[in-house]
Amino acid sequence: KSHEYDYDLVVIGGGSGGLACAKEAVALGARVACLDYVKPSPVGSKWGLGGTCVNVGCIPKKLMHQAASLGEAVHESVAYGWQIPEPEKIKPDWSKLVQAVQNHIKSVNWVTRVDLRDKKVEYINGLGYFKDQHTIIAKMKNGTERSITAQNILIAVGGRPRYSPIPGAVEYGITSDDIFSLGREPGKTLIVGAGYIGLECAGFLKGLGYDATVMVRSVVLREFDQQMAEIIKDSMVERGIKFLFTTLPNSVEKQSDGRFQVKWTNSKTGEEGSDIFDTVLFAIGRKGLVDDLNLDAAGVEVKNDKIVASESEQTNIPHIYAVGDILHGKPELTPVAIHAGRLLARRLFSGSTQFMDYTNVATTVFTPLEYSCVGLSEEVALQKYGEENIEVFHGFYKPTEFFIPQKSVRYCYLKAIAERSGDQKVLGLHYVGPVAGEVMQGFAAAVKAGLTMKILLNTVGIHPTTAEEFTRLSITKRSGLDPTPAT
Ligand code: FAD
Ligand code: NA7
Repeated sequence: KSHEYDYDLVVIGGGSGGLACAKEAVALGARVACLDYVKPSPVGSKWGLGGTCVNVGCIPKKLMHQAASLGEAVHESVAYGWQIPEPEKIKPDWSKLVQAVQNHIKSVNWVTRVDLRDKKVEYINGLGYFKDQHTIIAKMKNGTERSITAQNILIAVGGRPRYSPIPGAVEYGITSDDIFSLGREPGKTLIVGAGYIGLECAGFLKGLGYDATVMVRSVVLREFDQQMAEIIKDSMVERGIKFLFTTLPNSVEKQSDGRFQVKWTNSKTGEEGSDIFDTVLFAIGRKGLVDDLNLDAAGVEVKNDKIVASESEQTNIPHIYAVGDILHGKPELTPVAIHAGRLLARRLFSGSTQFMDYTNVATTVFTPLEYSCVGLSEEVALQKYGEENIEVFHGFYKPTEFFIPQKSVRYCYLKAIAERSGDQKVLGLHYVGPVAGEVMQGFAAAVKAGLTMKILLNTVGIHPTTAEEFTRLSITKRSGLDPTPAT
């Protein structure tokens, strides 16, 4: 440790990755400052310490998904004998929901701040930028600037949503940065973008009773297994969510009644269309926040708004590191940012040599019928190993909890992708159905430990659960047998 600098480590960005690294570094005896600053969204949404996940990401998203699921459960409960007077009149109060979600977020902001104080991480509520390779300037809300020097610097600034480059998008549109604190009911909503954020927003909005349309540029969930993506899409269509395929928006115009007219073109047929919406939400991906960092002053390499780093999260400048969403070519997920941040602190301050393993990271898409996966998609497995060397086990199943309310089991499906020879090492697991994330987490540990089909099929199930379906996967795609269960 050197006292030539004010700090051993300065972290720019107090989100999932930055905070995890800062806290671990302090625990290992380092002197650490962490800068966090949130620029308001174009419509003025702003939030506190903790980054995307806590304020405008995973947490509010899961809360709204839960709110939507509870509404569904209330209706289902009638079939189980619950006496609900006039169930058709049940509807959520948007402003109460937003209030409850925001109260939770504010409590997390507060706890995070107290935690940093207790752990002796110096928190600076300023926008950080590089003056030179070891000096960071923190620009405070009141315009004053504070200069601090550090031996090591971590860039963990994350990203913000993009808007379509069309007239009216920024002026009249909103993004995931605004939806969880929206001061009015969303009403009839157009969601532009069919990545997982777009689909999740469409899902909870429809579940809360709002008309939802998803505008898809190419295919839904392009980065995921495409058979599973189709199933998710079909299950959303079944619930009344509308899709506009191969379509791009041209403009958003505000009408005299305050609603928005969106005009679009189908890029395949050339057909033009338009409709009126109360809300237009852009979920077309996120831009890394490199622009404010003045990276030229430090000479850090940037590619497509992201930072290029080695397997040790080191940039081209040896003492400058990056973790989380700002990393080029890595998954944009909270636990990934946290784990990478922690491991980096251990390598910097306790001589650890462990690198972050970015493979076999499980993830869940919280659509009304949830989708979770770990490992390879079927197309990537086939491409990597060849059709002859891959076995795909699959099956539809009927969750017990779906029977009495007679919920559609049409899209409850799972598959395991494995090597064809030997004990059949599992390369990927995919599941659509209830509580997908809870089902997949333990299997992800098994995959990490080298799970084979032999072990999986010798695992005794927990009955009656949906997770046990993984232990009963007996039909291969190659066999051509019907994967639909008899009962
Ligand atoms: P962030 O958490 O974004 O933190 C970066 C912080 O740095 C921000 O507070 C930012 O304001 C601040 N900052 C930026 N520039 C500067 C600067 N120059 N100076 C000072 N501060 C700066 N992940 C999951 O794992 N599960 C999910 O279910 C999930 N759902 C999501 C849902 C939505 C709607 C969104 C948007 C994201 C979701 N994610 C989810 C992704 C997850 O939120 C991110 O992967 C995670 O927050 C990334 O952490 P980070 O530390 O890289 O950046
Ligand atoms: P993603 O997953 O990058 O998805 C973006 C979606 O938006 C995807 O369907 C894209 O279609 C579509 N897209 C991208 N650009 C445009 C334009 N210009 N116009 C219309 N549609 C467009 O982003 P998300 O926001 O869902 O999530 C971002 C990350 O946060 C994600 O990786 C998560 O891990 C967390 P495409 O398939 O490219 O044709």
